Amino acid sequence: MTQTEQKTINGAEILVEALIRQGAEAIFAYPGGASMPLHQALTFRSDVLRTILPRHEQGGAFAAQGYARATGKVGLCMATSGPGATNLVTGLADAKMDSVPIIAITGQVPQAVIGTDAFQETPIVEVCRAITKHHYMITRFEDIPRIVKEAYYVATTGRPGPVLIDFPKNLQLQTRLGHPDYDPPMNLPGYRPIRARSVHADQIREILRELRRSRRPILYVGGGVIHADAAEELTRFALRADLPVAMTVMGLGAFPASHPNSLHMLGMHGTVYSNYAIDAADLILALGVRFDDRVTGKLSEFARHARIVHVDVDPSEIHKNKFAHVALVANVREVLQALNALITDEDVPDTAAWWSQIREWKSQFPLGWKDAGDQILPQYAISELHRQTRDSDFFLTVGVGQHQMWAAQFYGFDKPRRWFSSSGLGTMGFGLPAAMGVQVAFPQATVVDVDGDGSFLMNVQELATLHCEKIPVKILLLNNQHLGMVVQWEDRFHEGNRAHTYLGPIDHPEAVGEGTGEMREETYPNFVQIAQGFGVAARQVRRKQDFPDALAEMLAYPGPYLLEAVCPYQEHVLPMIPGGKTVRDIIVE
Ligand SMILES: Cc1ncc(C[n+]2csc(CCOP(=O)(O)OP(=O)(O)O)c2C)c(N)n1
Ligand SMILES: [Mg+2]
Repeated sequence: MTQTEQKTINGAEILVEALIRQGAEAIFAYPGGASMPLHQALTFRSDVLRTILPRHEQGGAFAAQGYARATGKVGLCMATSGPGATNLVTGLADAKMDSVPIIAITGQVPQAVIGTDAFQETPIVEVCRAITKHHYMITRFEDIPRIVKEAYYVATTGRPGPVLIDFPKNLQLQTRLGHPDYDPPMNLPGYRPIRARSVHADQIREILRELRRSRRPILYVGGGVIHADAAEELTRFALRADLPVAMTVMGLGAFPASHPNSLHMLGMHGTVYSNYAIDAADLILALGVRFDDRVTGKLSEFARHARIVHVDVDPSEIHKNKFAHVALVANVREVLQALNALITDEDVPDTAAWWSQIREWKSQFPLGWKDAGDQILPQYAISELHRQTRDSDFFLTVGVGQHQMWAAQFYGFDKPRRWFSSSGLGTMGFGLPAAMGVQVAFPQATVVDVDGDGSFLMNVQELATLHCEKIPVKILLLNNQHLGMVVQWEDRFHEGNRAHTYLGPIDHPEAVGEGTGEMREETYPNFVQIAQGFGVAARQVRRKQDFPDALAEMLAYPGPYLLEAVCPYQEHVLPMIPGGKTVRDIIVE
């Protein structure tokens, strides 16, 4: 292009173009004074990059996460300076904990007034320093393309995570003639996430030697396996060596739940058999996991009899909580590929006795629930959801609480990237906006947010986004009128004293635990009316006999839909290993 043909473009347009060159197709962005030039620029490229207006920046951050978790690609969100930026903070902290590659772009006040407490100024880079993988404030106009390129690289390589780009308004408005180079060299000294030939055959043989010598081996797999798209290789390896597989909340779907080798979820609310098996194992192959306290309970007691092989892409996870006898810093998919290539029949240990023990535990302690007449138990509702959706293109998100754990226990995920839960941070309000992001990535799929009444209210405003942006997310609201998970802890550890865990009016006897316990009365708030007010179809069901048809009606509905199931609050999520305790303290009944 000659000089005369070149158009003047500004910094905001350069940033938007740079995102598009990285493959961006959707951004969840809420405007304000310091980000208006960016929004103007987004309108010029709406043919390739869809801008979705969430109704709260936190919703935007979680939608970006839903998009990223479902696709493995970068999720994008944007906010203005000050309150817009601080509204993203929880979503960023959440993405850091669960290793989700999102990029958050924030408008910032003009450079000339930074540090003066200018209107809507917050030092968002400082605020987010410890909860992002990396963070930028753009300080030079010519750095814009390099910073966007680096942000994508940092977010998606090694252990994925969130990156913040803070963008002062004067640089958004600064102009130049024609496009800059969008593929400049990066400048990331010290960041070497991809080691050349990180997996050596010797290391793989060392792992296989451990396997060969073991009698009670187990695979303990987590989100790292999903993030590395290693589920297929994992399944191949588990079946080749006939190993039992226990999964973390983040790892569900890495190995098919319906396969007999699955021990399902591990940890505080995991299955008895997976926790017993980890406790009795003599070899733990820990892949893409971080020995989180919700898995280990009391660390000194966890897996006392086992040798531990730990594979993780992040060197800071190795020996962090638990010493690993064999440690390998590497991409877990490459490790599994190498294991599958090198394993021989001699490496497969004799596990006949081990398997007969595990089968005994499985038949002795199956996951289940006691039916409760015509009441809709959450466990039942989730099993029915599974029955009606298992053969479809289906994704499930959750809030945080009992409903989340029951979904983890009873849905039975057979594939990776189908189940999305705020796991490390445990953020109520995750479910609805995350579902929105998943649905934007997969418009034809069925996306259901299984939510709790407390969690749902935390981002209820996103119902407006569903309606206005025509995003057909379904919500299965398990309304127990309580902060159920906290109620459960009150019941177990505080003699059932109710301390602000009832979600109806405070003069209701149930607020102090003195109600009849019946769920036959009016529920509060009126979720059906709320949904309808936002233009979202809705229905309440109270009787089990009505549930299957009501669910089928929702799943068949073309637009967004809320199905509120009124559930009893007296149920507890079991099994349960109380925090800091051991498998010997497991509560089964
Ligand atoms: C933002 C946030 N605040 C508080 C908590 C603490 N917390 C964890 S579970 C829970 C109860 C959730 O209630 P609800 O969404 O109705 O789910 P339920 O347990 O009843 O299924 C609370 C308050 C949290 N995890 N996140
Ligand atoms: Mg609840």
